[in-house]
Amino acid sequence: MAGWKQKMAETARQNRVELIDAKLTRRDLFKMGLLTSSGFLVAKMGLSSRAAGAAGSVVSPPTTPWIEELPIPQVAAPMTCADLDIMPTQNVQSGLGEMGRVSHEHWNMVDLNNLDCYVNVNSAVKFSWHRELPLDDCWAFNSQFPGPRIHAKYGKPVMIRFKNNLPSLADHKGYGRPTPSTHLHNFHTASESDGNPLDTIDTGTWKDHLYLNKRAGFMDPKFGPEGDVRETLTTMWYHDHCLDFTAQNVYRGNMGLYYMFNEFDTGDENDTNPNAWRLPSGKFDVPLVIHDRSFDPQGKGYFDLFNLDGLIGDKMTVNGKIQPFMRVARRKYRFRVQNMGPSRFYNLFLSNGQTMTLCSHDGNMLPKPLVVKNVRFTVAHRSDIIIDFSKLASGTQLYLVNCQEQTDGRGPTGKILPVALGTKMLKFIVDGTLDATDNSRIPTKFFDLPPINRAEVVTERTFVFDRTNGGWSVNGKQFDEHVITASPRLGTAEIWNMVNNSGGWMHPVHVHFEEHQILSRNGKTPPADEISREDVIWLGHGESVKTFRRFRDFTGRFVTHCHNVVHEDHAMMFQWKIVP
Ligand SMILES: [Cu+2]
Repeated sequence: MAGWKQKMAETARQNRVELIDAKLTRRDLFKMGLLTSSGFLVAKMGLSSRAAGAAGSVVSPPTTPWIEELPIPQVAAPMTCADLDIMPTQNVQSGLGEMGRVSHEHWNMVDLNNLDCYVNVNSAVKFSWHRELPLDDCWAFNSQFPGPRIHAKYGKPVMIRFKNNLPSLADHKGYGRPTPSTHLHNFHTASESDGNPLDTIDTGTWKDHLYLNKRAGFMDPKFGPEGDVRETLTTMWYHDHCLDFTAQNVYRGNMGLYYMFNEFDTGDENDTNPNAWRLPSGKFDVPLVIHDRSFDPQGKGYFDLFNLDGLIGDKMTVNGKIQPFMRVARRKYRFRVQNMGPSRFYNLFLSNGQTMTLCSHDGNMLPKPLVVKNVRFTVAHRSDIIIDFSKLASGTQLYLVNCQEQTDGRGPTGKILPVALGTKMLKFIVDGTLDATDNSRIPTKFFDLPPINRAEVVTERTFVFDRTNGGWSVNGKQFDEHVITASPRLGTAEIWNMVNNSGGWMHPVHVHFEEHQILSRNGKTPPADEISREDVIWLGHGESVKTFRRFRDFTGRFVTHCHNVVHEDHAMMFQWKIVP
């Protein structure tokens, strides 16, 4: 692999051909003879996101840390249907420019007078990752990165109208492909609104995604119309999922935040309802979107199309800023930390050795909060953590530090660095002048786990994540849009064994649709932070993870893929379908 990469980089250097553009799909590349059947780019010409940047890895220009304040994405205000130019309907409105879906499932459950609507316009934007770098050519929803932060609540459906105002394919330059499909990771969503990689929309078109905001089990009379409370979801994000181009398009900035609230997690630390958990709320409930990135010598975002291992950047960004600082009051904060990738894993510590309270694993509250020294993240993983600054003197400075050693896109080395040698991501400055009123609490428990009933299991399947002829594969096959690999029946449960047989690579495996529970990891009980529901499986070297999952409420096609999005785009994905 290393020799091949070197050869590709050398060829690119020699040819210096202006882009033949990342807008070509894998199929286009096959047709042009630029991609072998095993997934390798053929060394024919300089294929690059930026012609000048095809020489392999780059070292980003220096930037001064801790001189820019952490941006806090503000909560987006919902609209009503009446505010929209076109009323949402069950069937696709092709004549009015909508594309990319079949009819909304369970449309009869929607009351158009009780629907929060958002319009997310995907467009090109000049973005500043750091004031010492030139503006970068990014794509973002409503010109924001992270994109609009949506606060939704169980019992009130949401409709997001995704509009594509990106440059057309003909006008597009550089990496990425301006035909997005947006996945709300990992909501309990109908197939037509899931952001399937095949449901892309062209420039100038739009698509309505309907999120019923009901918990899994809502079609089962024993749980009632809002579903099983133990299936409550919490911290989600949406991101591009365009076939073959997810990594590039998310790297361009196509992502946003979707947080669910409920009758316990009400989003109000002053809530007088005795059931309310009263977690830190409002300005003390803070998204932290982590993204590592590289910049070319001119300071522009650099995406290496030749690296099929995975990309790790040498600049750490949080909420779109390289190594920012945040002033914090002497009180508790809820941080919703998420790793948007593309390929790096993290293990986060506080530089002063202080503990944190781990509340969630992916979009799911743990059965009870855990007091921890560190929190680990595979790609796409989210964890809500509570940090208490109340015992620190005003003026104290401390850092969020990544101690997970990782030297290439294959995955972490397994070594946890001493905090002093880790990479500082974010600086906290304790500021005694800030409002420190703190009525928040940390409850002793959250939701019980839904029971695992083996009697529901009708099928056991095994999926081996591997390399086949040098390309990424699942069960020896690369993604084929015409193939449905599994067809679970609606209302049943299955055991899915996820196996990593790829040698030196790790795979964060994401299964769309319902959250799963790990039955065993390498035949043993999983560690405490995995005694939860989850949607991304950390599949380490040679590991085998047995999961239990249900298929309820919706029918249709979904995907499973590696969320090292470079692996995903190079075909480590398969499609499956829930059938009646
Ligand atoms: Cu992978």
